[in-house]
Amino acid sequence: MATPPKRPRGAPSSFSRRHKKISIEGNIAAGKSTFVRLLQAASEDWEVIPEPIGKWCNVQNDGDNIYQELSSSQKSGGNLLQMLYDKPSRWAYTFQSYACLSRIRAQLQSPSAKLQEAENPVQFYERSVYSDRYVFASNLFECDNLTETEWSVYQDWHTWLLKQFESDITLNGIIYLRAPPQCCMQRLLHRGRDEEQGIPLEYLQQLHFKHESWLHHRNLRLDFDYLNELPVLVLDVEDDFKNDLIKQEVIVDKVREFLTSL
Ligand code: UDP
Ligand code: D5M
Ligand code: MG
Repeated sequence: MATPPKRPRGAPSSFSRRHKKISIEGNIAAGKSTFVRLLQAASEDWEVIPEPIGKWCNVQNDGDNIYQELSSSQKSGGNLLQMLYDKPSRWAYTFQSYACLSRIRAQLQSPSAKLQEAENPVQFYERSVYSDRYVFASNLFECDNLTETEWSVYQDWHTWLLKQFESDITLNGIIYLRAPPQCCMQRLLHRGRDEEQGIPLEYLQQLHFKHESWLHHRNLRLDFDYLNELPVLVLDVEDDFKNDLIKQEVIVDKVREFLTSL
C-alpha cells in the first residue's frame, strides 16, 4: 500500500486549509440561535457551536471551595447570568472571565468526524470572544460595572490568551444579524428567559450601538489587527424569518455566496 505523502512540520493540514470559521454576531434576541438552527439544517458541511449559555446559568462546583464566599442562595443557584443581571458591578468581571473561558473551550473541541470528511467544512460560532470584549465587557466598563483596574486586567489577559490560541480561534468571517433594539426587546420578551426579564430597552440600545460601531460603521479600535480586515456579511433581520421559508432560502443563499467569497 502506498504511504501518504508526509506533511512538513508546522504546515496546515488539508482539513485546516479547507475549514472555515464564522462567528454569528448580534444583539440579545436578534435571532442568532434561530438562524444557526437554520444553517445547521441547510448543509451537511456546516456545524454549529452554540453559545455556552447553559454553563453560565448553571455553574457547577467541581472543586472543594469555589463557593466559599457566596451566600447560600448563590451556592445552590450558581446562576451566573442571573447574578450578572441582579448585581452587575459585583459579577461583571467574574462573568467575563467565565464567558471567555467557556467560549475558548468550546472552540477548541475537535470538529466531528463528519465535518473532517466534508469537502467545504464550516463551523459557525454563536458569538465570539471578540463580542465578549468589544460589545459586552466594554459596555459594562463604560457603565461603571467594571472598575478601571478590572478592565485593564481583563484586557491584558484577554489579549494574551487569544494570542496563545490564535491559530485555533482565528475567524474567516463574521455574519452580523442586525435588528433594531425595539425588535430585540419584543423577541426577548416573547422568548421569556427568566434571567432576562428585567433587561431595560436602554441596555439593548447600548449593545446595539456597540455592534453598529464594530460591524456596520467599522470604526471601533480593535487590538487584533486581522479583525479590521475581516469580511462581514450584514443581514437585516427585523422582518420575521423564523416563519418565512422564502426569506430563509434568500438568507441561506446569501450565506453561501459569502462563504464562496472568502
Ligand atoms: N424569533 C422570531 N422571529 C425571527 C427570529 C427569532 O420570532 O425571525 C424569536 C425566537 O423564536 C425567539 C426569540 O425571537 O423566541 C429570540 O430568538 P433567538 O433565541 O434565536 O435569539 P438570539 O438571542 O439567539 O439572538
Ligand atoms: O443570549 C445570551 C445571554 O447571555 C444574553 O442575556 C446576553 C448574555 N451574554 C452573552 N455574552 C455575554 C458577555 N460576554 N457579557 C455579558 N452578557 C453576555 P443570546 O442573545 O441568546 O445569545
Ligand atoms: Mg441565542
